Amino acid sequence: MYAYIFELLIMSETILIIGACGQIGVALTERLRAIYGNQQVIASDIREGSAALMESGPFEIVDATNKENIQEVVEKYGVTDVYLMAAMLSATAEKYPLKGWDLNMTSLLAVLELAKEKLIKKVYWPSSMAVFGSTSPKMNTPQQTVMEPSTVYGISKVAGEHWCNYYHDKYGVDVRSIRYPGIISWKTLPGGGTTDYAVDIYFEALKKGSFECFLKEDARLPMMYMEDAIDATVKIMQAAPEEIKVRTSYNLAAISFTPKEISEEIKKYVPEFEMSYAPDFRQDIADSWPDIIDDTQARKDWGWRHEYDLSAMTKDIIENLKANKDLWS
Ligand code: AKB
Repeated sequence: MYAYIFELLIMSETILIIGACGQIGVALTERLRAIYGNQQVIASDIREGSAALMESGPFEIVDATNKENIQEVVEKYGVTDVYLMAAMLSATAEKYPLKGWDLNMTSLLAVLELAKEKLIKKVYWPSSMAVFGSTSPKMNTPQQTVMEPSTVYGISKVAGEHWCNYYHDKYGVDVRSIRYPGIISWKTLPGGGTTDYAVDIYFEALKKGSFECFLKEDARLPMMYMEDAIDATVKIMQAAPEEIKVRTSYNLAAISFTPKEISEEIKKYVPEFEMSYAPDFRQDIADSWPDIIDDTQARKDWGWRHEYDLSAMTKDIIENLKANKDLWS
């Protein structure tokens, strides 16, 4: 009976995804539409997306930094939950520090204000492992530890986490957040991140049989397959409020690998694959981030678990890319 009522409550949600055309936004829109129904999930972005995204349900052009613009869409559709996926990632934000800060902070505060004004009920906002810096422990980085990020992106994520906690404590806003590691996908390419090499490598391996990596061969970083990242996002948003004990953001982990290790895995499918290394400014960013993250608290509080290791992920990506040659040939 209670399960049934809970189910009904879930199904009465109307969701707005801001930044739906980005790497995670596309996969999240697809999954949430499958769960809640196409008409219940409004995709939005500053630019138009693929026909598949725009035609499978409502789509709106929304500027994430414009509170009035977001409010119009919230009121038009009676939105209850907002997933704020628009952000400038680490490498691009190093090139445009003030723009990065503005986009990442203004959008978050706009959505938190709408929740404070009770126009929306629940907010999802992604944080990142970029909250950690070179003074944080690199191995099994704990949920709570020193956080002195060296990037603008990391600074915006630490500040954002504290804003989330503040709006929860002061105004009762139900905001939930995860510190994503590098997310690996094959349907949509990422843009402007330090972990992007681990997506590009699959495309280049199939297209050219070689890849020049902008990180060193032993630059170990925490990573996760998109399927797992979307599972975690849906799971934390469906958890009962009392299960969410951390209102800054949860550490989340799955796999951790180096450029050399992923290239060895790819060679199992593309034996002639050749990898070369030309580290650039992104190596400094990678050096400041953890090797392996401890996500015990997310596992304990709301039952997070990952499915994909490096070999299962690689098999899935190569099979999907071979079946969708138009994406890379
Ligand atoms: C980036 O590389 O900037 C992102 C991140 C780790 O948040 N993928």
